[in-house]
Amino acid sequence: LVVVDEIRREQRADGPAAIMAIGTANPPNVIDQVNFADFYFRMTSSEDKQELKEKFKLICDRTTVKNRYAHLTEEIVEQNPNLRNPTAPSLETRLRIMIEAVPNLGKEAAAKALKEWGQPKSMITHLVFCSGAGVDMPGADYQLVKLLGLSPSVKRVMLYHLGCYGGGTVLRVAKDLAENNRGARVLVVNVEITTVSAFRAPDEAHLDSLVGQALFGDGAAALIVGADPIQGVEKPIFEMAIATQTLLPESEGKIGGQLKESGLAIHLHRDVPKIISKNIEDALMDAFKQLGISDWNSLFWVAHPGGPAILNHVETKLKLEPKKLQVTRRVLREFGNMSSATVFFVLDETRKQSATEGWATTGQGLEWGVLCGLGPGITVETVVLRSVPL
Ligand code: WCA
Repeated sequence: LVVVDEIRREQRADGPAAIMAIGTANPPNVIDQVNFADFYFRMTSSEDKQELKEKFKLICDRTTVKNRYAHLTEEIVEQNPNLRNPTAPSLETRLRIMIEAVPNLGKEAAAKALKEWGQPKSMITHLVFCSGAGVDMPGADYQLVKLLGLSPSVKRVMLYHLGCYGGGTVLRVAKDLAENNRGARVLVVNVEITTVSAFRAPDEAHLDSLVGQALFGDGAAALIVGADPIQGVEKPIFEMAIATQTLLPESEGKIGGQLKESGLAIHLHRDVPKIISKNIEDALMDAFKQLGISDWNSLFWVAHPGGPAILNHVETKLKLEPKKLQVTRRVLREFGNMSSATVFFVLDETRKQSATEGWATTGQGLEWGVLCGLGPGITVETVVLRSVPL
């Protein structure tokens, strides 16, 4: 038994898991939100639905999004007209496009993270890959190992179809891997190409689908996570102290997605902002109780944007100062809702802004912060972050 205890001690890291590098990537095609309604109704041959188009223009405007990036182009839709016909099977077409695009966009983000980390890729021991786009065996994780030339003995975890809370999930998994395997270096990759999976013609009977068409954009993010950084060589950006997941009460069926022959049908109930704001404090209390923190303005905030109504409701409920969600709102404006990858764009912006504005830490001068993922379930992932001195 003594020997087993010793082995277990040896296997574990001494310190907490830390994020050591962040890379992001987007497809080159930019969606300009101002002209998107014209483009979308023209591309789906729906110009006769003028009333619906006016409503869609209003929704586009209310999203506060200015730019988004999309793998889907007019050319792809022209070549695959079944994508805009809601009664035509199109799943195979969508899968074909995404199975190729997902690992490639992931590679772009991962290459940036590896470059910032600066260590040989042979040091990567684990890969955690998360995507709501495409399903394949072996999956996008396997493709990425080949594309990056990672070791065949990299230990992979593939998380398909989590939706927007997945940014928190991958951190929770990476934290456990890094802290329970001494010397582990985990490459985390989130790739979301919702423009291909969920693109469909407008329909009066599914207004929530229109909300999705107006909000979602494509993007990828990659992180390197590890514990016990090599002194003077590896530079932690944020440490992870605690990671929790919770299902919100009375939220069943309020956010979801069904993969159908006509593509991914995303459901967003109108009550989502209300349900989240009603319950967010309990999720935060649960995550921060060991630290004795209950002043939410004492934290730096890395929230999944979801949509502006969610941010407004949460801000009011928690009495957050407007600056707390400023970076989150900026990412929503410049990139749209990139599902699970979005929180890492917010995280990247937070540390960059902290450096350019001369703050003392990577978390806007504060020590503790919260990363909040939310999505289907309704599931909330909460990760307690600790900044490092700049
Ligand atoms: C609506 C709705 C609605 C407003 N339905 N009509 C899931 C599965 C996956 O596979 C992958 C990902 C996911 C999910 C990922 C997530 O990020 S979850 C969170 C997603 N975001 C939301 O749930 C959106 C939250 N809503 C908002 O941010 C705003 O409500 C919105 C930008 C959509 C509109 O802004 P607003 O509330 O300030 O403006 P209005 O004037 O109240 O709404 C404009 C119109 O849109 C209204 O129409 P009407 O006829 O009543 O004047 C609203 O009713 C309508 N609308 N939300 C159907 N969910």
